Amino acid sequence: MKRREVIRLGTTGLALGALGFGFGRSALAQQKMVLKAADVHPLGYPTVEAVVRLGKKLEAQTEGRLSVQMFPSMQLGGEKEMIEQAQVGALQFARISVGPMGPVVDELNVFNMPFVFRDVPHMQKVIDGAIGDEMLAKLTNSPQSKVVGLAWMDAGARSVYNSKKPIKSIDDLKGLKIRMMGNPIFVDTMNALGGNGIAMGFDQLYSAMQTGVVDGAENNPPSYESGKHFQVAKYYSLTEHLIIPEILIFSRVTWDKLSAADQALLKKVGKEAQLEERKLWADKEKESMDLIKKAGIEVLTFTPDQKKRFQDAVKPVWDKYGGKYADLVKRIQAVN
Ligand code: GTR
Repeated sequence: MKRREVIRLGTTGLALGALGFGFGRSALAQQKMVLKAADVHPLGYPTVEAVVRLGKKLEAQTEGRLSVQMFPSMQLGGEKEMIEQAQVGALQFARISVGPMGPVVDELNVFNMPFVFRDVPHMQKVIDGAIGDEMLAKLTNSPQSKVVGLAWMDAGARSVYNSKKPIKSIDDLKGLKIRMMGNPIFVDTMNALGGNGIAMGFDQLYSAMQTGVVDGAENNPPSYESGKHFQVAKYYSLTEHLIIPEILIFSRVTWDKLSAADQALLKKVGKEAQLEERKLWADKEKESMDLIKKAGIEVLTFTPDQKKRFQDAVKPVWDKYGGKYADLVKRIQAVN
């Protein structure tokens, strides 16, 4: 008797538990959710605008059940902090550079190697193709990342700027203190180029240049312009030593609470945002170049021979890190 009761209770308990779980999940799936998004850049910047548009689409396609609240302009700190917040679920979307993601998932570092891409169109083909999908999956499936890789975003090529002197050849970089993103590959790259690489968050950079803690930094034209860096570092040389894609990550903690249909919707709007941002990027890059030239910035370019000196100089960086990524690099090079 006793045993039967226990068995019955056990079964009922289980059935109720399953039912309860069912209710819980569907109730949660029906719940209104405001997804928080962060970016270091201001409203109107291509990556920010693409995520704002993604939010509007989500809202329209879920009849207001899912929406996005954007925190632009480093309101939630630098990218390292944004990654940490996404990992604990305090933030859902974070748009970050692959730069600070490399130390979390080492394979991504292949995109952080100097001159790994021939040019920006080459990088675009790689992230749009099989390698891009694989790298997003690697990020998503890596146990330590605690985030889902949703989409790539364009960020053009990064070039050096400084407050001291025009850099007309690689020799002019000698001894200049140049801020790099927090990843040893970048510090080593700048040191190999003859400068003095200093790792620092994007959020500290403007004042560091203003107070002379660093002489300059390196970035794409939209960041140089919209971050107002051109006001404190007037010499911009198109070294294009790094072409680093950016990435839209989503908190794994929140992801696991979403229904499969919502996850699929997020992936879809993420992919659409990838292509939309690209168009916004192209326009913004032109606009930024015009703005800085109008502001009197001297933009220096290099001949292929001069550029080759920069490429040759980073060989020690490839010797140090390149071996790990050799197979992937071959596949990247084979993308035409
Ligand atoms: C920008 C990029 C940011 C961040 C920043 C930096 O170009 O969009 O994600 O990486 O550079 O230099 O820290």
